[in-house]
Amino acid sequence: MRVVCLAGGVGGAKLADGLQQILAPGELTVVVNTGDDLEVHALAVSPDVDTVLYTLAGIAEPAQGWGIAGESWQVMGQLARLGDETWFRLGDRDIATHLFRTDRLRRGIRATEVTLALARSLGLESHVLPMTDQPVRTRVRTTAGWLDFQDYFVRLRQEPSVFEVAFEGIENATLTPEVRDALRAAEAIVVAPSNPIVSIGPILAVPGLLAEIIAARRRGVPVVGVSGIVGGRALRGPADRMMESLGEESSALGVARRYVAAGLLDVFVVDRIDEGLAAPIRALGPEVVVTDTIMTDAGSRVLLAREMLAAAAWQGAAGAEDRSAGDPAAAKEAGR
Ligand code: FO1
Repeated sequence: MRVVCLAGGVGGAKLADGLQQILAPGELTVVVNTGDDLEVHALAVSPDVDTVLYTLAGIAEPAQGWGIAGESWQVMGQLARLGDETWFRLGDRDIATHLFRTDRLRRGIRATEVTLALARSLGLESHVLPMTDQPVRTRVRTTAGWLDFQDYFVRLRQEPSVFEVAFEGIENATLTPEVRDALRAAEAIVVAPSNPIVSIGPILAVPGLLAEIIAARRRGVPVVGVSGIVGGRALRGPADRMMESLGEESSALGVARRYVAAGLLDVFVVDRIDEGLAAPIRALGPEVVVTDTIMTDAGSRVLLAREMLAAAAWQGAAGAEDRSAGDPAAAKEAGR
């Protein structure tokens, strides 16, 4: 089954890892948010892309979820000694990735090609694609004014409230042929439990990308999402507080509302804790699956991935039956 997964950083990477473990080699494409990207110490850093790459390659730092396991911090130590700012910490081996990326981007190589090259070098058979080749920068209007995303996320530890979100450069971003082709070939589209506003939001804002997903849904390709907000709290990061300060409900229902409004959702997966939200979410349109969604270890990543693909297969077949009603050729194709 060819699957496209839309993902941000740590949560998205974990689900992508679960999917990679159960799909045949090469069947998974992860389309990753690049709104968190930044230039630091003259290096082009793409945190969510690298988190997905390192996780799929099995070299991610297990406790924090980003960066490389067993890192050393010699460069940061020396930079601090020189009096440079070091609040955004780059490990020594991680810096190799940024040097590799920066060098190639400066030579005019597309971010997609650079990422595919990194993935190949790390031994991946899954395809990891930045959402676009053009620079897009997420900025947030907060109690501390307008901030670059990592300024808000890392330097200010997500403490200021967020009242507005902008994806700078999004109007010049274009859909890459690689993302377009992956969406056209997909048999299922999975939306990871990433922050719906600043991780999935920028991906859906790339001009033409959502239209491809909606066209895929019309062809009967199911879109299956999962809530990263469980019991009203974000599993990681500031999604719950952001939803509230932006006037939305901080719950799986709030996330579902966002995705349904975008025209995205066939099935929504919610945690057992949120079983009571299944009925109101179903009332919005999508089918709802209630299961364990918190990925604490390798096994739980696989279980959630399996649950989501089972829902996709079931929904895909149901969709094919609906579409074949009254059409004998289509009915035959749908196996009736
Ligand atoms: N997160 C932090 O909380 N502190 C850091 O110093 C930090 C450095 C960093 C370097 C490379 C990288 O790929 C990720 C890094 N992250 C760091 C994580 C990153 O800020 C977030 O995970 C994402 O941008 C949110 O998805």
